Amino acid sequence: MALVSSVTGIPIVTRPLQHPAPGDVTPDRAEIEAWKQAFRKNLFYVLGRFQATATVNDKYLALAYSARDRLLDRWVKTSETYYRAKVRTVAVLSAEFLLGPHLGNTLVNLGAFDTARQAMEELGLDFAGLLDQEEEPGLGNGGLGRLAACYLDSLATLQIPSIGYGIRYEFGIFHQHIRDGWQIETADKWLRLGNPWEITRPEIAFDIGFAGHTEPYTDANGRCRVRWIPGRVVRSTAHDTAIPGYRVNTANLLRLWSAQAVNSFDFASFDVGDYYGAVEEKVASETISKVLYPNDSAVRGKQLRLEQQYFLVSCALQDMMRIHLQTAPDPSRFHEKYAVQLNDTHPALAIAELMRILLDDHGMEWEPAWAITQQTMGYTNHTLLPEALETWSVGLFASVLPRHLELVYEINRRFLDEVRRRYPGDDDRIRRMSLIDESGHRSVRMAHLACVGSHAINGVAALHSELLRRDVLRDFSALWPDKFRNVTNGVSPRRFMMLINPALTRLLTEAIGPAWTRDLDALRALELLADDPAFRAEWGGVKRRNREALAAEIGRKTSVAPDPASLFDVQVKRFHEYKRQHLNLLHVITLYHRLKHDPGCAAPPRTVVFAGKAAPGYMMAKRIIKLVHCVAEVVNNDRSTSDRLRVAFIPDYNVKHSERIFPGADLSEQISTAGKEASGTGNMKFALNGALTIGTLDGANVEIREAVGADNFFLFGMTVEDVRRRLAAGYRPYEHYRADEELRAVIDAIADGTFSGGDRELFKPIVDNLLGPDPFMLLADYRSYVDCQDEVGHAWGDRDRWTRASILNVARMGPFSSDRSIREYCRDIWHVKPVPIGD
Ligand code: NBG
Repeated sequence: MALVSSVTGIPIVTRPLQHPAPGDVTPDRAEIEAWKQAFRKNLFYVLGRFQATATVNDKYLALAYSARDRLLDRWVKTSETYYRAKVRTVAVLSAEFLLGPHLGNTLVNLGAFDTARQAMEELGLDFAGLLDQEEEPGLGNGGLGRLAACYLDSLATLQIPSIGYGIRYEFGIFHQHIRDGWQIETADKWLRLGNPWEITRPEIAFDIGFAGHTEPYTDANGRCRVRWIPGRVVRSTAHDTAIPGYRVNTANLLRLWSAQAVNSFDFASFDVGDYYGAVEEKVASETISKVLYPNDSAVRGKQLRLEQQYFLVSCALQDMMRIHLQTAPDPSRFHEKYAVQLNDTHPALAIAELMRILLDDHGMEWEPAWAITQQTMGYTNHTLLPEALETWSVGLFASVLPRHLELVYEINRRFLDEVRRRYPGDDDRIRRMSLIDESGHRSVRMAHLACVGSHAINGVAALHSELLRRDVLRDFSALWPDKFRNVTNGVSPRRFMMLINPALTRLLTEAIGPAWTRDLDALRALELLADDPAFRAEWGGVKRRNREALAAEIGRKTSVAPDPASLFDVQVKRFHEYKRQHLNLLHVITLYHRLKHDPGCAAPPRTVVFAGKAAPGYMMAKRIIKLVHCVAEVVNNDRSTSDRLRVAFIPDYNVKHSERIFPGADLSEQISTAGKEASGTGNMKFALNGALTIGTLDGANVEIREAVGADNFFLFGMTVEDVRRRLAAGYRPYEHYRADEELRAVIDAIADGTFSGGDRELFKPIVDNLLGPDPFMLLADYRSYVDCQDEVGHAWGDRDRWTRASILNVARMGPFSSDRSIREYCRDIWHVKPVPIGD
């Protein structure tokens, strides 16, 4: 029987599950016709348009609704199955989900990419233009938010019951514009043209309390209890988005919350003519879900941020309890129903909130409530940077969440008793481990709360997990060694290969069959082909065409016209001193000097590409962006070198732009100071698309290098141990400056105004820092980096060797699929099993 969409009344074609990857085989005629019909009907009935006058956005929406109709079918079946099966569900709590555009990825996962393309082309539409029309939901800053999105994709693909809970920020990550080489930010009004992917559920709404006070009382059984009387209440609304798995019937739920006022108008104020007073509450309440905090680390001390965090966890846990109680009368089995993963400490308040719900709302006793909470929660740490470990001042905490502060104190009291029992008389340890930092202004340490309240704690790459155990969470690891684990990050091969690199996808499938699309480890079969000259030639051809596409993209977005035959040397990520974009620049200037003074030198033509945003308040990072532009200006306009070296900065880096960059890159810059980058995931996306990495032994670089082989990875720089030793011995950058003539020339050129029209002040803060207290020790790694870049140039000269290494990189990227990461979370932390959804 034909299914009909409940929203549009349009027939839904349920697709056969074995469908080709993009560009694989000729799509089925009936399917193409069905997509054309769905498109026309959606354009007419949902948008009220006809094709001749419809805007590109109308057409994008019509295609998006056609895809969503197909998703809804899977989605409803999935929730029905989960409801009946009463299965354990993973809840990913995350302040960020950096989803990227939905349409292309949805089509890939539905196995309908080519069908939809052909249908649109037959209607005379520009399919790529329609995909491009989508304004991506930029509800994240960078790696952490994108990882959460890749994990949702893998959870659905692996048929694991799961819900993602987050905030529906009205304004996502800011847009970056470049004016005179400086970053300018504007608001991201991503909802302006409508969001066809979400379904708003006004009936799924909760009251979220803030501030006020608490009162003790005696309940009907004569037990002492506490009641929280909030001073303010905000109402939440759920907005649901379906997350389809790849070629399975599963479509899981992403539920994002927006905040509304409980009363939109205060009629008492309105009556006395105070119109603005009347809407004040509405404005204040809605501010909570207004805007994503744009920092990728060190967000600190802002009341609104604390309110956002509580809003998220309270909505999520109230919703989870509501769902749980639909089928089980007993809140004491909550942990059997849910495995909650805390994505960094941003949702760590969930620990106190679940305790509040169990104690205050459901009248449970402390011990069972605590056991449930601990068995429910898992905590993933994403950073080693001390400034990124969240703390909240006790005063602020008390004023926003008075009841939760009491709970935190009680959790702490019991926890410290345990520590005292284990380590009698060790007061220093008590001070270090306490949930409350008593030095200076008293503050709540969210990472400690997360550790104490969770049954599992993990880092995101082997080295990072080891450093967590050894340094940042050393005392916790000594107390509970069994709680600690590592789960190395991964990326979705659907989005970061099949969608973005159709040419390579096709070549891979032709060469080794389609098994790799479900099991990335199957790419290993490519190893046999790495020495096949014909295959290498095809590989080189794909790479060249991708490079041409990237060159064209750079031409559209900047004033630079790169040579597609040059080496594309790419660093795209947030701008941060620890990621060391300025080390890359020191190399660019070195190369520039060599080309000027010794035109006969062996350096091959290079295009150095940068992209990334800086946190709006992070002046040093913004100045580094300015330096990129100033160096580019000089280098690109110097006729004597510009055929050998070009520098481009692609503005407004986001998921959509990243998708155009990875396939065309030859060299991936992963050059953070060892011990600073928790994992990195861009490093995986580049390698998966056949770029070779130049990198330090940091984050997941270590494992990537082990996987692809030392010969196929350009390693340089200090190790974590070297960094530690150097720091202990006293880092003296001037010694490097004095001893290395090339380095001296580079630093002097930045300082003397060569790149700033003679202005010696502009980059003084950078120079002073490099020669002064620079904790990221660029100058200590400079020589090793530049020499390694020489090796890169040399290897690029031997194109056959390079191509072989590129093939081997891809062949060995199986372990970096987010499917592998999710399997490990399921096995080691969540203890959940797949629940397949039938036809
Ligand atoms: C980031 C790390 C990255 C890591 C991602 C995802 C934060 C706090 N951390 O190295 O800096 O790849 O998390 O785990 O954004």
